[in-house]
Amino acid sequence: MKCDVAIVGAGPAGLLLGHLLRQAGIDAVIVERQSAEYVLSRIRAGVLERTTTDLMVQLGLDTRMLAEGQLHSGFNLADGERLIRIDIEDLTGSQVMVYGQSEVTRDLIDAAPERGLEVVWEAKDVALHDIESAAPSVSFEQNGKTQTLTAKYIAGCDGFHGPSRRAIPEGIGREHERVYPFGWLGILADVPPCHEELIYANHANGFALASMRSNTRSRYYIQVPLDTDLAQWPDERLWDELAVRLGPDAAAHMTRGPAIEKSVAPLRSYVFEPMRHGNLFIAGDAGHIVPPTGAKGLNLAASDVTYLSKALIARFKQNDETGLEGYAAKALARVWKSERFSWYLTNLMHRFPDHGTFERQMQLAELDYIANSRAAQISIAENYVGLPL
Ligand code: RFL
Ligand code: PHB
Repeated sequence: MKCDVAIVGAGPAGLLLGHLLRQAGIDAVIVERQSAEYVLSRIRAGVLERTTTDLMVQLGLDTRMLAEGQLHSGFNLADGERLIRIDIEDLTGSQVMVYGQSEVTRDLIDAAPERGLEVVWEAKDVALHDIESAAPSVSFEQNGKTQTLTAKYIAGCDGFHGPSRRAIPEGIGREHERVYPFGWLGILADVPPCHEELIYANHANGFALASMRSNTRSRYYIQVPLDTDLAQWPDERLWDELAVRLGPDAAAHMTRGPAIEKSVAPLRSYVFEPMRHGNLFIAGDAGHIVPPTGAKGLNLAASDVTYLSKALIARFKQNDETGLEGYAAKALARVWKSERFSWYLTNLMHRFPDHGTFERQMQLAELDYIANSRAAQISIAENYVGLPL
C-alpha cells in the first residue's frame, strides 16, 4: 500500500488531520489499533475552543455540533464559599462550545467513507520504519497478514502510549514531565446539569468539577488519591461528596442518577521535543499531555493539526517545505502556553498532600484576587477560550 501521508491513530488528532488533508486532495490513510466502536466509547474531553470548532466548520462537519452543542459565555470557580463567575464573553469576546469528544469523533468517523478517507481499524503490531528516509513506512497486521503502508510523511497521532514518539531514536528527544499526586474520578449520568455553566471547585476536601454534555447528560469529577478503588465509590457516596465540594447552591440543584460511566484518570503534564524527526511529525497526546483542569488536551490536538495540515498542504501543492520546517517550533510555542495554564489551574484548584495552611491560604488569596480583579479574570478567560493560533 502507498499514500502521501500515513497517519497513526484515529483519535481527534488523526481524524481531523486526515479530513483536512483529504479536503485538499492529499492521499492520507489512517491506521488505528482499536475498533471504531471502542474509539467512540472513550469518554474524554467536553469543552471545545473556537480554534477547534473552526476546524469542524472548515470541514463542513459542523451541522450536528451547531445543533446539539452548547455555546457557553462563562464558567465558574468556587472556593468553598461562593461562585466566582468568569464571564469569558464579556472579557474576551469569545465563547466555548460544550460538545463531547466522542461526538466530534463520531462526526469525523461517519464522514470518512464519503470523503475517501481510509481508516484501517483494528490494526495489530503497528510499527514505524525508516522515518529518516524519503520513503518512511508503517507496518501492521490485519486478518493475520502483515501489511506495509509506504508514505512520503508519517503523522504520529497515536496518543501518549502509541509507538510514534518511541520511534524517534533515543538521545534525540527530550522529555519534560510532572506527575500529580492524585487523579480524577469521573462520573457520566443521564441527569440534567446542576448549573447552566461549568463549576471548578476548590474545597477543603479537594477539587470537584461540574460539567455537562447536554441538558440531559452531566459529567462530574472529584479529585481522589491515585490508588483509589472504584468499589469504594458507589454512586451515592460520589453524589454526596460532589454535593459537599461543589457547595450548597449547586447541591440544591443537583439531580442524582445511576452512573453510565465511572473511571479514575491520572493527571500529568508532559512535553516531548522536538515534535518532528526526519519525516515523522508528532501531533496531539503523542507529543504532550496536560492535566484536564484547563480543558486543553483535545484543543491542543486540534491546534497541532491545524499547523501540520497547512504545512503538508503547502508542501504537496506548492512544493514549499518552510511550513514543515517550522512546524515543531510553532506547535510547541502554543503547547507550552497551554501547559502553563493547565498547570496553573491545577495548582490553584487542587489539594496537594504536601500543602500546609500557608499553601491553602495562598490559594484562597488568589481566588479572592481573581474575584475582585478584572485584569486577573481577563488573563484566565483568554487562556480558557484559547490563545490565538
Ligand atoms: P487520542 O485520543 O489518545 O488518540 C490516539 C489514538 O491512537 C490510537 N493508538 C494506536 N493506533 C495505532 N497503533 C498503535 N499502536 C496505537 N496506539 C494508540 C489510540 O487507540 C487512539 O485512537 O489522542 P489525540 O488524537 O491526540 O487526542 C487527544 C485527546 O484525546 C486528549 O488530549 C484528551 O481527551 C485529554 N483528556 C481530556 N482532555 C480534556 O480537554 N478534557 C477532559 O476531560 C479529558 N479527559 C483525557 C480525559 C484523556 C484521557 N486519557 C488519554 C487516558 C480522560 C482520559 C481518560
Ligand atoms: C468534561 O466535561 O469532561 C470536562 C470539562 C472541562 C474540563 C475537563 C473535563 O476542564
